[in-house]
Formats: sequence, C-alpha cells, structure tokens
Amino acid sequence: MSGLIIGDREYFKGIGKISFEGNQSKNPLAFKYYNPTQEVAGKTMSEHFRFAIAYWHSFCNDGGDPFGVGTKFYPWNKSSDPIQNAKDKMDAAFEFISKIGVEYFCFHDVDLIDEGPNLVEFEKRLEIITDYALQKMKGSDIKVLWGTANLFSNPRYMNGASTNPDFHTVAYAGAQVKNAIDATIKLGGENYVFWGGREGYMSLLNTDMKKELDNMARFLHMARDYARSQGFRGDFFIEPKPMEPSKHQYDFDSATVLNFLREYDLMEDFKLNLEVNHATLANHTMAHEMQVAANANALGSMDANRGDYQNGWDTDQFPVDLYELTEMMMIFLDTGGFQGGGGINFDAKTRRNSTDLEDLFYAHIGGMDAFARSLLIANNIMNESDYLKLKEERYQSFKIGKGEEYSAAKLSLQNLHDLAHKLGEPEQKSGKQELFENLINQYI
Ligand code: XLS
Ligand code: NI
Ligand code: NI
Repeated sequence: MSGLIIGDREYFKGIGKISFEGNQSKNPLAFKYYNPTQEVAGKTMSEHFRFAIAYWHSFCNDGGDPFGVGTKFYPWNKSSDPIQNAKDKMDAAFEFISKIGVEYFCFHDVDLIDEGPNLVEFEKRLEIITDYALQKMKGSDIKVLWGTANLFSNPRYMNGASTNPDFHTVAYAGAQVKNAIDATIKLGGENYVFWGGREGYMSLLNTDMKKELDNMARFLHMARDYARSQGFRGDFFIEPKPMEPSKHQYDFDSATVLNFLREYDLMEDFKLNLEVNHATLANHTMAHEMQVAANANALGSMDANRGDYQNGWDTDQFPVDLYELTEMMMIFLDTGGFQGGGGINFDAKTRRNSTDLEDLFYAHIGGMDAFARSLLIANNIMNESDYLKLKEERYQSFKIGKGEEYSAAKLSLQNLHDLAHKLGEPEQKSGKQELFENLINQYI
C-alpha cells in the first residue's frame, strides 16, 4: 500500500491513514473488520473486494436535491478557474483514497473536469486533467477500476444518447465515449462501463423501440471495436437499472441485459456491473441479480450501496445490512468472485445533512467493514454449517436412477409419463426455508 498523497494543501486535516484495529477498537476512524491482508477462502480481503471510490459521489456531489440547493461546501470546490478547480478536486480525491487505503477509483469524464463550452475545449481540458492524474498516480498504488462517459446530465441527451432519435446527438455521444475510452486507457483503467440513464423512454407513443435498441447495439459494437483497436484489453460492463431517470430503461435488469447482449452478439466482451439499489428498484434482491449474472459467466463488477425500504428511489446509501450482504457474499464466494476484472465500487453518497469532511471516512469505513464482516460470515456458513449439504440434498433425486438419466438427457416426455404412472403421487418434501434463514442469523 502506498503512503499518503497530499497536495499543496491538506484537505482532510487531522486524519491519517485508516488502519485495521479489530472489533474491540473504539476508534471511529479505524477498520473493525476490514483487514486488507487477512486471507478468507484463499484470497486476501483486498484481493476479493478490489474496493473503489466513486469520484462523483465523493468529490463532486454537493448534496443538492430537487427541493434544495447543495449543502456541502467543499474546500476543493472554491476556485473560479475550472482547471484549477479540477486539480484541487483531484488533490482531495487522491488524499482521501490514499488515507482510506483503497486501491481503485471510478470516474465519469465530467467528474474529472467540467466539460466547458464545446467539444474542442472539453478535449483540451481532459488532456490536462488526465496528465495531472498520471502524475498523481505515479509511484502510488492507486489505479482506475473503470471509466465511463456521462451521457445523461447534459440537456443534449434529454432524448437519449446512443438511443437518441436524432443522429447528430448519437454522433456527439460517440465523440464523448471515444474521449472517455481514451482517458480510461491513458490512466491504465482496467474496465469500461456503460450505464444508460437516458437510454430508454418516457412514452412508447413517440418511441421506435426496435430502432433504438438496434442503434444502441451498433454503438456498443463501435465502442468495443475502437477500444480494442487502441489496445484496451479490459472488460466492458453494462450497468442495469430499470428506471430513473427514464420511465423505462432498456438495461432493465440482469436478465434483460443478458438477453440484449446475446441477441446482439456482445457476450464475449461485455459483462455486468450490478448495483444493489438498482436491483431493488427492479423488485429483485441483489442476490438474485448476482446469481442471474453468475449463471451466464457475466458477474463482472459491483456498485455497492443500498436503497431505503420505505421509499422507492435510488437513494444510494452506504451499505450496512449484514443479512443482505451475507446473502450476496454467499453467491460471491460460491461463484469464486468476479468473473471478470471488476471490483466493488462505492456508488454511494453521504446524506445531504452529513456535511463534515470526516463523514466521507465514516461512510466508507462502515461500508468496507460491512462487506468484510459479511464475507467472513458467508465463509463460515459455507464451511462450518450444513448449508451446502442441505441445499444439495434438495436435488439429490437427480443423481440417482431415473433422475440421473433425466439429467443426462436420456429420457423423453413419454418416459416421464410412464414413470409418473408407475410411481404415483410424489411424496411431500419441505423446502425448509426457515431452517436456511436461521443459519445466517446464527453465523452473524
Ligand atoms: C446511476 C448509476 C451511475 C453509474 C455510472 O444510478 O449508478 O452512477 O454507476 O454512470
Ligand atoms: Ni445508481
Ligand atoms: Ni452505479
């Protein structure tokens, strides 16, 4: 792990490197469970998780919401010069990332620097800020987990980006994606993400869905081809979300995205970046989304956060729920971790009224500890309890006799019919859900 990276000015004064002190520690600025070098199931915690800091929520978001302006007056957001401002913000980012001891960050192009009045200016600014980033990364262990282009905030994308009915806008989105891919490659980014907030519709009355999906696929093929031609070897991730900001988003959930990738022949290069709060918006558990992706060898990466049980939208809170996280970590361990080059990106923000700079530390410490603790619990459940055996026993009948023949595709529907006549009514077998549920509580 690298040392602290502090710029001309120290932003998080009085806070040093966050270290692991164990669960007896009363120090709020220490890890109680996340011990990066501790081995669990054959890998260290830091190898399992590959935690990343989301540039947008942590250093850009000022707490504004539809009912009020920003509440967070960041000291790195004070310069009237956009380039100086971007550099100050980057100083703060590297200081924070090095102090919290995470190895990765994720960014949108416009998080790094304000795009300015036109494309030419944006390209100039991106050069400057990525040069600056390279300088800061040099000699440190901090890397880019993924980069992406923000194709949803600017008003030009109000009708979509790659799914816009206007080709001129599609071309503009193409330019932005090319630049974001270039920036990702320049910074040694390990993956590239597409999240399509405006790739969807508000009303089908004015939408040619088939055409928009065809266009989106063509666009992704072009982006993939371009990145590969530039030597990019990482994974591309699609981040499903059912709605918000669009009424209906094309990348609805894992199953929908996988179907899209298969239909348009993109499975080889694309995997999924799943987000907890997006899963719940789609009326799924995150565990469900992970399992669907894992079945297709597409569990690429994860955006960690949580929603709120009492309201429906994407609240992007930091994860704290051990029960939910343990269910996720059981699938994670069972799958053998990410099936691509991903990691766990905290796509989460401190609350609007969490206005102290140190709150950013509490939030990430809490999230990392919650993941670490859940990983340990999940590992204990899988190794020390009868969990795996109990689950396997439910499917025992496919391992013997006619069931085995069925699994080997040796039976016909007529055979099933004859067998049913011979065996009669099947004996009732309990699903034992409560027994399974109790295991999680027991091991917490
Ligand atoms: C929004 C998404 C977004 C993506 C990156 O809901 O989670 O933050 O992760 O564009
Ligand atoms: Ni989100
Ligand atoms: Ni996200």
